[in-house]
Amino acid sequence: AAAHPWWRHAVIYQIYPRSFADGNGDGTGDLAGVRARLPYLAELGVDAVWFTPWYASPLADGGYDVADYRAIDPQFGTLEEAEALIAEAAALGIRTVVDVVPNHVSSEHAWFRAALAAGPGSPERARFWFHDGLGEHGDTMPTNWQSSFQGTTWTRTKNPDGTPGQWYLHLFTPEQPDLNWESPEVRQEHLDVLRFWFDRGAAGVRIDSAALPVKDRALPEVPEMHGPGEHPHLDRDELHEIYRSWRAVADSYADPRILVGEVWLPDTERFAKYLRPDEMHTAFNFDFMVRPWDAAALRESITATLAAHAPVDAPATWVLSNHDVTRPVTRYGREDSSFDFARKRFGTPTDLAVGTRRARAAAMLTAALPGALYVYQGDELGLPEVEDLPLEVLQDPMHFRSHGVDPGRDGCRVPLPWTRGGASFGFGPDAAPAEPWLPQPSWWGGCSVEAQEHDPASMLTLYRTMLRLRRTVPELASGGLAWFAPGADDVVAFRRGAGFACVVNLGSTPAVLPDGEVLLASGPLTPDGAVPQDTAVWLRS
Ligand code: ISL
Repeated sequence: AAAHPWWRHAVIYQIYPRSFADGNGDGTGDLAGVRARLPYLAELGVDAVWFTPWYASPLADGGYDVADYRAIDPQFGTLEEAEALIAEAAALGIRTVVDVVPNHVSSEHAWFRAALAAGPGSPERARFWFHDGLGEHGDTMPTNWQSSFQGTTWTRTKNPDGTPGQWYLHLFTPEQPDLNWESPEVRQEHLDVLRFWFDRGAAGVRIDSAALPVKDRALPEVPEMHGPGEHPHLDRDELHEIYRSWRAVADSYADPRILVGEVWLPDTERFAKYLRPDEMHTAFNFDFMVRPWDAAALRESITATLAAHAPVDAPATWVLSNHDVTRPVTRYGREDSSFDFARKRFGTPTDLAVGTRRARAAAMLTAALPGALYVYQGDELGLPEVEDLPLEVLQDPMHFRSHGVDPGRDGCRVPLPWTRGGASFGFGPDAAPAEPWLPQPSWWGGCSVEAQEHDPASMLTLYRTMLRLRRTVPELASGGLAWFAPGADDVVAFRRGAGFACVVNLGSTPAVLPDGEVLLASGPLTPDGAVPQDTAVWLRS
């Protein structure tokens, strides 16, 4: 078992607590809601759950603005409930991964309030990036770095007497001031936070925006061309010693805890540097997610991903979506199915029947690949992106900071449907006093767990069957992959070991299957047993 620890082949289910299940009926998902649904997760067949931040937070960025890591946000519950949840999940064989956001904290965090109060030059300000402005009146911001959330990255503070003061850096919203990782206190605090959650049974952490926390203290402008590690705030070499110190903490537990990095980097060699044996265990592979539904593109992505991971002996990860991106059923249903980073294709013609077929095939394809699989809540129900949320209900700062150009990420965060009917389709109790924090579409009940669980053709049944098989087919648990050519460029086909094959047809000509027993198909085969377009098959052969 030590040679093949659980996380190398895990299925990790992502819970966005605000939208999963609302136990107390206040319209916001909570830990009570999750606890009541743990049997659902066990039946789905996941090895772990990853919670996006559940800590005390003003929720200016859905919780990625943490005010206190040692407290659960009261909207979600209490620390005692979190501990109970972790223990109850463990009793069902489900591990818990929590989120850590090293790049920034909330502007309501005690440290930032203290920094504002303490003034320029204080040790309190040394935990952040406070800087005088440029120009005679200090009214020009120190750099013109662009925010990942559009707009500028500096906000000017006011002095206690009301006059304009220093500026502070925030790569995201002004409510998310960046921490200064040159501060020993910042480093120590994060080690303590890791221990705090590991001591409470967390099996690991997902590290938010993991390539961003270290900055070049000279604050140079971002050069148009830059070599590896030369960007002033992305992928700087000093990050590695930080994550090594985290790994030492993770490894100090008898049942070692894992580090999962959110490392968005185009350069696969630089990406792999985070995955050394003394650093992160795994990192999200977004390369597959950003590819269009095209056989050559997907084959190339799989090959490149496996090649990048092999030298560092880290498992690959497969991610079709998360709380930041357009739901796969919608994305794959568009004529141009390539990744839509700024959601420019929102509201464009979408064939959800095609998108659903492809999302089913993509789920089976990724679940058959070597490595760990991430499933974002609701993808197992085939939920589409909700693209017509009324403007006045939108909450995502990405929408506001783009001046409404980007519709934002709320469309993949709509509260889940559990039942066909009822006040909130079972998201909250029927007699709940409050509406869900984002409105659910009228047709949401048709996508509910209740509507799908006894339907052999549903997405939920596909996921349940697929994840059960994934646990029982021994070839899927370890080893690499061997491509085979089924005679058509539009077919993605590979074997795992001698006895298992996966065939996915993206082309319009039906693909002939090799001999063998069909274990699972994402849709009906042709009358003579060939694989139609946008269909995946798992075979014992
Ligand atoms: O959301 C994105 C694209 O739609 C990304 O650019 C995202 O900002 C980036 O992947 C970092 O995301 C993470 O940190 C953000 C938070 O808003 C995201 O939800 C989180 O996943 C800031 O903490």
